[in-house]
Amino acid sequence: MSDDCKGKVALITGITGQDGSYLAEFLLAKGYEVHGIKRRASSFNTQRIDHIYQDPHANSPNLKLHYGDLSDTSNLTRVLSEVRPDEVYNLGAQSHVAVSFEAPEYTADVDGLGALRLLEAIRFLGLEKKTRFYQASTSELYGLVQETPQRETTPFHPRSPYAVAKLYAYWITVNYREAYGIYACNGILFNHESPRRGETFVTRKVTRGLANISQGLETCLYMGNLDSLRDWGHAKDYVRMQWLMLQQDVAEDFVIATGVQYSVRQFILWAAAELGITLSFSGEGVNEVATVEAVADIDAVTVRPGDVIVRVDPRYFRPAEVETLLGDPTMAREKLGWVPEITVQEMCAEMVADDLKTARRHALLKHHGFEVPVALE
Ligand code: NDP
Ligand code: GDR
Repeated sequence: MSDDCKGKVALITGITGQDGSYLAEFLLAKGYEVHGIKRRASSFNTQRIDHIYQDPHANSPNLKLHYGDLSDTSNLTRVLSEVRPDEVYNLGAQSHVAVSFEAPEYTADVDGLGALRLLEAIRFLGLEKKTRFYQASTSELYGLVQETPQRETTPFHPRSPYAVAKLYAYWITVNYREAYGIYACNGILFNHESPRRGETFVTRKVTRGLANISQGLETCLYMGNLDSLRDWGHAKDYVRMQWLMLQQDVAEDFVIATGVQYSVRQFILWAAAELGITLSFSGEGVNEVATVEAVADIDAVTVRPGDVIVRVDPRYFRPAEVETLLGDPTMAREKLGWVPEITVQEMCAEMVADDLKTARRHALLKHHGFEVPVALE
């Protein structure tokens, strides 16, 4: 395995997202010149990387951003021809499973054909021998699971337009490896989270929602399927693995997971406990609620025993649900020496602490009569 990264050039699609921001930090620390593709938006969308983005007017900044979109072939080809990267990390995607039911065609275009456009650009530009390609594949490919735990050989059964689009991207990556000898591989990543997780994914929705409730900014958190089981890891651990996968002698596909699963309900209990709130769940199905039993900490300034602070809202149920996911990371451990370092409980504590900081700031502003941005989802 090669660890000599000085002078190497990486291109990251989705650099403004959760994983892209951690991966950019990781690669910069290793001495890479990092290029990222960001979308044009009507307001700033680089919050997650602002802390590592240097003044573009300075000489040779190590992080360079290019406007672009995974739906735009000529744009991707031009960026690739300018950058001529040693490594491409294709992390860009419409990544929300529930949203993919609302925007299936767009999701197919960006998440499925986006990977093809990049691979074709590599081929068209004659970069097959130079450029290594990482595809952000997903445990959602397993969907209706055929085997537990899920490993590299487990058959796929996608359950959403998102997962079906990612299935295409998975196989086109394998196909370009087999057909053209491109070093191209799939990381089949199970759910990974962090304080930088998008606000509408379940863990962040819970940590942010409960932190807001504890500070009197919201009164109730409305959730979907509380029985859903996920294998949650920390994004920082998972981007290390994305890089490792591109440093091998031979390209292979790997499952990245912790090997432990918990329910959404359990995650809510942990997050509440971090805030000093003891919750108890009662009722069934759409009538299930979580009631405050005790408040042990000053963090929960506005919550009282007896308050119902979590309710189920069928609005968040999906037309087809992935009920359970549990990964087997044995191949990653044995071949790459990878083991996750941050537990899901530690990650939950980190996310709550971060969201609580913001909630306190907003509560203070509200107290002084200023409006605060509380976007409910
Ligand atoms: P995020 O949603 O946080 O980030 C997605 C990124 O893709 C953002 O930078 C977004 O830009 C960008 N993007 C969206 N649409 C386009 C487009 N049309 N063209 C170019 N870029 C686009 O996702 P994560 O960081 O959590 O995930 C990274 C990748 O890994 C995704 O492909 C996801 O599907 C996959 N994955 C994620 C897992 C997880 O648990 N996090 C697990 C398995 C796979 P903008 O900031 O402008 O919205
Ligand atoms: P997922 O993540 O669909 O697994 O996709 P998400 O956090 O959205 O959902 C996980 C599970 O929680 C259930 N759930 C809710 N989900 C959301 N978002 N909001 C709710 O209110 C809610 N209540 C219960 C869901 O039904 C689901 O079962 C993520 C994304 O990052 C994908 O891009 C990635 O490929 C997979 O993880 C692995």
